[in-house]
Amino acid sequence: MLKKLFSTIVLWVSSLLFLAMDAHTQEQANIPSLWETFTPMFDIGVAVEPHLLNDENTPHILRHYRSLTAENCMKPNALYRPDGRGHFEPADRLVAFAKEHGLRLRGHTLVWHNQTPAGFFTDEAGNQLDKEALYARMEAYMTCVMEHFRDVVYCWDVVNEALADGGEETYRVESPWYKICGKEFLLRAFQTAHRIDPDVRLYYNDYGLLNPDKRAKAVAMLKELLAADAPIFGVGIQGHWDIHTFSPQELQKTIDAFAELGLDVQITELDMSVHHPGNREAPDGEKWEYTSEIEARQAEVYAQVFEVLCRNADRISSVTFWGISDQYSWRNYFPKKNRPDYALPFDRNWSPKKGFYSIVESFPKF
Ligand code: 9MR
Repeated sequence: MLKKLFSTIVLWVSSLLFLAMDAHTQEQANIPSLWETFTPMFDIGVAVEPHLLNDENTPHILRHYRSLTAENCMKPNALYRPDGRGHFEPADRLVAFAKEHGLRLRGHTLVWHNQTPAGFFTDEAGNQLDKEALYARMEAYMTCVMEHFRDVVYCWDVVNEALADGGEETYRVESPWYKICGKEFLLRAFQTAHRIDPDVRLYYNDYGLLNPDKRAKAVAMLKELLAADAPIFGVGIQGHWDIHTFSPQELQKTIDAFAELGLDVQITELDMSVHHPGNREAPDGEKWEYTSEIEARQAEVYAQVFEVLCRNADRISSVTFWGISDQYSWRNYFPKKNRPDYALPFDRNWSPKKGFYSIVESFPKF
């Protein structure tokens, strides 16, 4: 008798679980596809890590994104080896996935002060390289990496985050690149990349570009580079924004400023934090809970973003989200560890959030 009761309960529970799972799968299958929604306006892409390309995530990735960026595995600290041969195993899993499914691949990133091993800037004895030696290393590194990915990567973030955030300085003066070479490393990086692969599209990529001061620095820097004939194709506006300070007017001004220079624009690292920017503590009484009000506010802000992007579609070639779902977003551990964030259109269970719907609905509205 007890046995029978037990097996009936098991049957009931598993049927309920099955129905719940089925509803979830159905929900996934019935929602619009992000990339289909925005084709042919611009590519929709996503940042991934190779280990996330598993059976659970793959159908969602393929349904919503047509372009990939390596979140970490194509940065100098992943690829650079002092013997000059490069460490390509994890990145090649991404490459194989992109090739198998016909996805585009953005190269991220070649010249950066961050995530570049200290040994990149020193000789075998640990002495800092001089300018010419560093340029030789830059050339050797770029040749190794760009040749390796030549048949699959269609664009490179050649220089990442060279601009200073605040203050009078245009450039990030504490960068080893700047310390050793001065600002001329930028021109040199674009020239070198273009010589190695004249067909690949070359971008400058940075965050904070909606800030009027940083935008002005970017415009001044780009004008100088273009005046020196730098083979620069476009600018990556990273797009690490938040629901408290995002301004559609500033986004419009930034797109205008770069497009007026004749440059292509891409949004390369889009996410929309629900927290206040920087390291600021929460105001008294503020909770970290993701309430439905916050979710609704985030949806409004995502709609503002995509309304601007759609209106400027002829100047924007690609929009990449920085992470496949809230489960895997860097925002969960930066700038504060152990403070969950909810910055992406999909929740931790791959369910579409209000922001997802406001993004896909922004198109007919604009
Ligand atoms: O998302 C990346 C995170 O996993 C790394 O820990 C972090 C380390 O610098 O880099 C993150 O990606 C950054 C990107 O490469 C450049 N723009 C800012 C991104 C977020 O920090």
